[in-house]
Amino acid sequence: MPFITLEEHYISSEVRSANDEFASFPAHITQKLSSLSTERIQDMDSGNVALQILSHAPGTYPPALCTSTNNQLAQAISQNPKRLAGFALLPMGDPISAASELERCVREHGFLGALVDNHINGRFYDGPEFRVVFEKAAELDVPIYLHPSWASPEMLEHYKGGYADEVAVAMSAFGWGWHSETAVHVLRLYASGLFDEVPGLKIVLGHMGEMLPFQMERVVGVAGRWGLRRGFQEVWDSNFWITTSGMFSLAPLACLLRTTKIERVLYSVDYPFSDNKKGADFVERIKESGLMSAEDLEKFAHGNAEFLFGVGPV
Ligand code: GRE
Ligand code: ZN
Repeated sequence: MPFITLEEHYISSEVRSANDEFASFPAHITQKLSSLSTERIQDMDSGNVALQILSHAPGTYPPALCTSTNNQLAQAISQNPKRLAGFALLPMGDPISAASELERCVREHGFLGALVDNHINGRFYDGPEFRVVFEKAAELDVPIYLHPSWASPEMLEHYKGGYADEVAVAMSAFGWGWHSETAVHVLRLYASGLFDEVPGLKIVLGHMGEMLPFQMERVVGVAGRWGLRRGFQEVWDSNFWITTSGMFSLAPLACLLRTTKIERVLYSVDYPFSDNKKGADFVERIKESGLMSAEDLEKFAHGNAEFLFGVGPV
């Protein structure tokens, strides 16, 4: 069964030389992040990935660096148009530039949307200055993928206690905080009235929905008292798409499938932080578990992505 995956990262050569943060990744990860052709395509082949929709690894950069990075990605896609597609990197610190970069990437490069960091220096995107980005995405009819990102110094305080810095960083990152902070961000976007104002907005979340499916009953109840026109359940059902990126276990998948329509549940890997082969093994386990019918598995593996992005069939 061919897969389309949509939380698959790269780093551009310019970002790599301008930032030392990527030096902290193991060398083989940095190498895979930097590959936009041979190694990446080989890894895709070994995990049955027909089409990767690439996005930059976490980090928010100034407009000029986003533009050159997006141009580098567009160039790589043009070499392998059947195998690679793109999400734009947006300069979210400058929302007006972010909106126009999104438009440029979609119209000129055929990008399929954007993937954005969960915050910019601890600021979420529920403020009025960010509406322009969401309105542009809705106008272009492309999704915004909201991706966890490293805690700001203020966010990190919350995780510190008296423990070693590494403990706080780990807690604030992919062990917990990345996901809970992204879930809080979704609640704040909802509370701000974004989905009443921009009802056609498409948001993608990774990691089985960033803890929200587990909390769905409470969230729907609480959010029902916030005076918004569209309830959280309606917004979840019509504005959100969820991927399995980096989470290959059946328990959260079962929870996701109980709270979310199958048409909104999409396979993804989180390459190269997760492994395409392990992802393919997970799909085998899903098959054996009986959690999805054969028809649902096809939607999950590629059909839903084909529909959402108007690509393929792979
Ligand atoms: C991710 O995108 O999920 C990710 C990173 C960096 C380290 C680990 C990780 O971007 O899972
Ligand atoms: Zn990721």
